Parts: sequence; structure tokens; C-alpha cells
Amino acid sequence: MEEMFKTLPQHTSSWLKGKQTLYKYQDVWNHEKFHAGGILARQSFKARSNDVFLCSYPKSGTTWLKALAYAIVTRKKFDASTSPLLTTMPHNCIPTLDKEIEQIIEKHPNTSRFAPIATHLPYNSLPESIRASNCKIVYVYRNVKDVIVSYYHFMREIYKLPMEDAPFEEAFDEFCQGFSIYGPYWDHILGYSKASLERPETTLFLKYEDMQKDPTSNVKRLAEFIGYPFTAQEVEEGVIESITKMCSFENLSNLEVNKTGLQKGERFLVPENRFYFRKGKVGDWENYFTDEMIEKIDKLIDEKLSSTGLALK
Ligand code: PAP
Repeated sequence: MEEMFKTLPQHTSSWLKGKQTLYKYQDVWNHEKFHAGGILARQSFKARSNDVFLCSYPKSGTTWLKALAYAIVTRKKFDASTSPLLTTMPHNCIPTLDKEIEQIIEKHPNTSRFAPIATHLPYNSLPESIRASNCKIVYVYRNVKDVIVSYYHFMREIYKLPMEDAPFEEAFDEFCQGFSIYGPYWDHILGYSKASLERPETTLFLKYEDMQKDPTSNVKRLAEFIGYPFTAQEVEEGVIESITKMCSFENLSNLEVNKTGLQKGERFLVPENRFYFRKGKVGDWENYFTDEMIEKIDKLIDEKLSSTGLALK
């Protein structure tokens, strides 16, 4: 596989001071290790009809969605005082297909998978068995400006670059050219958006900003969709609110494991858990974008994604 990567188009990010090189494989930019995980997943992963996939473009609400889905499917076993989420980072509660493919296959060769599986793979890069089956897909998306800011800080932290050494303007320009992991962002959104038209009954789109505005009804929708609806009694007892509170940014970001732990599952980068919990706010982009940047990204999103009808600006 190493030889194959040498033949692919490459891009080394100038704003990350040359520390990151992305490769373009089948129209997707990514680290070679993540491409390799995707290739292995396509070769070896067999989806089952009752599998649930949590899909997202990076920095769009993946960690939050994982926590909520995990809390929903394990709520009969654990409550808000005993949940593994109190001591385990959400990324380690729900596996990621293209990063942990070996463990997923090894752990669940024939037995049923009890919890959802997450992935950042674009729709067209998913294993054929997922696309050909009736597996449920939950896609969380977020407005592009906050995604860019979140991505900027995450990558900068991973490569240990202070803000003064990692110019935001350059990061923004590269993102707009499509150079970002699992990028371009717009192709990712477009792929899942098209798929949702083809398989509407098995795809649920959740919007990060809506989840912030109205967590209760979004958690309810999520639970119903993945086959774990809340009973009337649970609703009355406040189980939805209790899950929402446990999975809130305020709660998760203040847990010791998420303040001090390290991601072990990563194939090569070792992000600290706290990198996944930065601000958790809607609209932080206003602190970074100039008028010129706003104009440029809005135009790009209009051009590329207006057909989706999704509010992404
Ligand atoms: P990933 O794709 O690398 O897993 P992802 O979880 O999708 O990252 O995105 C991280 C963003 O979600 C961060 O946004 P920020 O940089 O703008 O702050 C992070 O703070 C936010 N986030 C993480 N957990 C939660 C949560 N429980 N509620 C709301 N936002 C959250």
C-alpha cells in the first residue's frame, strides 16, 4: 500500500508548518493511515441489517453524538451515576469503523453488535455492504464556519503549534480549497445528502445547532430512530433530560478522563481527550472570520451545497 500512496496527489499543509501531508485517494483527501483504515474496512467489514452507523464530517458533533447514542442504548444497564461515560471518553465507548477496523472485526465476528459504530468515511467510501443494506445512518452536521474554527484548533493542538505559528487565514484558505481530512467538506455533506434522498427511511440528519437549541426533542428523535425509543414512563421520569445533562459539554468536558486522558485508539496521532472538548459553542467563528472570509465561504457553500437545502453557513 505504501507504494500506492507514493503515486497519489499530495498536499502538505503550510499552516501546520509542513507537519501534515494529505493524500488524495478516490477523490478524498486524508492521512495515509486513515485511507488505509478505510481500504481495510471496505475489504473486510460486513454490515448487518440491524447495524447503526453514526456518520459525520470531523468536528461536526461526533463526540457528542457518540455519547448520546451510547447513553441511549445502555440506559437499562447504567444510569447517570454509573455510566461508563463518566470514566471513559465517548470515542472509546463507541468504536470508529475506519480507525478500529481490526478490533471491530476481531471482537464481533459473528455476534450481534450491541452499539452503533461511528465513521468519518464519506458515503461513497463506506463498505459496499453498508450502502447495499438497510442499515440505519445517523448523520450529524454543523455550520461550516464553526467546523473550520474547530478543525483549526484541533489540528494545531495535535501538532503542538501555538496560534501565532499557525495562521488562521492559511488554514481557512486550505479548507476552502478542499485540503482537510476526509475533505472536501462539501463533498462529504453532498454524499450523505444524496444518500438520504435515496434511502430516506434509513437516514436521519441531525444538526449540531438544533441539538444545542433543543436537546430533548433531538435526543428523542435519535432514540426512536436507532430503535431504542423512550417509554412514556421514562419520559415522565425525566430520563431524556438526565441523558442530555450527562452528555452535555459542561458535564463531559469537566470529567477527569476528558481533561487528562489520551486517545489510545488512534493509529498514529495521539490526541489528548481535552482536544475534543474545546468550547462546544455555536457561533465561535465570529471571533475569527473577517468580512472577506465570510463572503468567500458563503459563496462557496452556496455554489456547492445549496441543492441540499441544509443550513450550513
Ligand atoms: P471529531 O470529529 O474529531 O470526533 P467532533 O466531536 O465532531 O470531533 O467535534 C468536536 C467539537 O464538538 C468541538 O467543538 P469546538 O471546537 O467548537 O468547541 C467540541 O467542543 C464539540 N463538543 C464535544 N462534545 C460536545 C458536547 N457534549 N456538546 C456539544 N459540543 C461538544
